[in-house]
Amino acid sequence: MKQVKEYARERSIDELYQEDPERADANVFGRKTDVGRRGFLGGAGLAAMSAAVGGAIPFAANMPGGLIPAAFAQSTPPTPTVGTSPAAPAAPKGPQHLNFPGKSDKLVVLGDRPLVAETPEDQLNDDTTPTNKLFVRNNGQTPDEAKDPDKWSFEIDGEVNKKLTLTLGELKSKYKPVTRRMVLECGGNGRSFFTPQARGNQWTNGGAGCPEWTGVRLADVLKTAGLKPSAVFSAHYGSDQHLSGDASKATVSRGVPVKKLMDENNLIVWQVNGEPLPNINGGPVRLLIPGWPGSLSAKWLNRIWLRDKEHDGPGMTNFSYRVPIKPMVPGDKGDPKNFKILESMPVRSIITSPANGDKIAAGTKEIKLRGAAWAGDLTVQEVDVSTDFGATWTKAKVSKPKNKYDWQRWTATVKLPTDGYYEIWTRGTDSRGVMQPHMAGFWNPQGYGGNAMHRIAVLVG
Ligand SMILES: Nc1nc2c(c(=O)[nH]1)N[C@H]1C(S)=C(S)[C@@H](COP(=O)(O)O)O[C@H]1N2
Ligand SMILES: [Mo]
Repeated sequence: MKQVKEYARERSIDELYQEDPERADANVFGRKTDVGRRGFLGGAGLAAMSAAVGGAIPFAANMPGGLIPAAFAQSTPPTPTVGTSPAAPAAPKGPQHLNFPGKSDKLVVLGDRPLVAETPEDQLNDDTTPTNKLFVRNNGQTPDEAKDPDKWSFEIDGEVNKKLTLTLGELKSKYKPVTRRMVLECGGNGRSFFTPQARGNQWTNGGAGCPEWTGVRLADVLKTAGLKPSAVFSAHYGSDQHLSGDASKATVSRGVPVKKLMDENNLIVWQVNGEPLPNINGGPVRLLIPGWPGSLSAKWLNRIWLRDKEHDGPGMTNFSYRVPIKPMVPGDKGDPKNFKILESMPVRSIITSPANGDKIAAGTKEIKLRGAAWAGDLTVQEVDVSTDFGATWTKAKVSKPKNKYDWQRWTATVKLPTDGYYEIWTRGTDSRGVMQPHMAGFWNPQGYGGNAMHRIAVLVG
């Protein structure tokens, strides 16, 4: 009786697994587990799971108990519901696709006020991310399109020898332009893989893209203004309005220590992939501060303020863009004193082909994988893939970055011994030897730095 009542409520599969993975297994797949490895079970439980994922599971013996099959965990938003029948998980709710001029309808909306849309991993299969597939992360209202982009101006003030006001026209004529392929990645990328769920947009791995940016070096412009010795930190501002409509409030304003600020890879950009930067991605002019959370890369740039202390604008304090110093109890409130600013983004590898949920012709014995990997300020040393729930791993061929902060494309060929349901996993290792974890670690209330290994489901036959 008790169980019937419990499952009469709509629950997400993640919720079920969060509370008690072994019991969730039993409820979802119609069997009781008393050992942690599913393969020892066989029989009815395995049959039910195979039915649920759509095929035999050749490597079932390696499948960790309590692991949500990628076939269910795949969808965005990542909260498919389990119906009233415990034996049959209901089809996941479909993702909401973006309908926006200049953007691909393959982008998935995570929020519409403010507008937030991510690029599913399989849509990041191009070596250079096309502009129509570049994710969108607004914190406030999208401003109106600038009528005369070359007249767009921004200010550099605060701890500088000479306060500057520069127009886009002047930027173009006075400084040497550079073009770089660089990753822009939201600080919350990977957030949806935290358990329990963390506050904020539930990004899978799609809060990232790697287009070609054209602009001038931020450091060149800052040298014209001349930093005073008292300048220790920056504060970046854009012209977008706060959702409340209060013009005195900034939507988000973040900054970096001067050492990072003067890095030659930081750009003030006005072009992406050779075209004017679209309004939705911060045009006519934005900052691009690669390697660190995307929130530093102010869109609709109108001010860079040099400060004599750490910036305290919206997005700088408390738990915002901060990670725990000492691990905290997942789900706890947390103590701001135990938090530090998230700087370099962690290593991440994604499979961009095939797509999660792809069906492959019966009898296929080998498939080619493609993906991308990047690691904040660092490079990627190694990418591995597994088709047997992590029992064995194959090294992928990883390309060199075109320039610093470019992502690294990778390829691998894997064998699939028989028809059936497979999960393909990938994990990246950065140039310091740090590897992605199986589960998002260092839980924090707002879910930053989540870089669990990426996995997809494929069905052969
Ligand atoms: N002015 C302004 N700049 C901003 C934001 C914003 O809301 N307003 N969002 C930031 C965040 S959180 C991210 S991840 C990136 C996203 O850039 P994109 O929308 O071009 O993908 O822009 C950053 N710059
Ligand atoms: Mo972000």
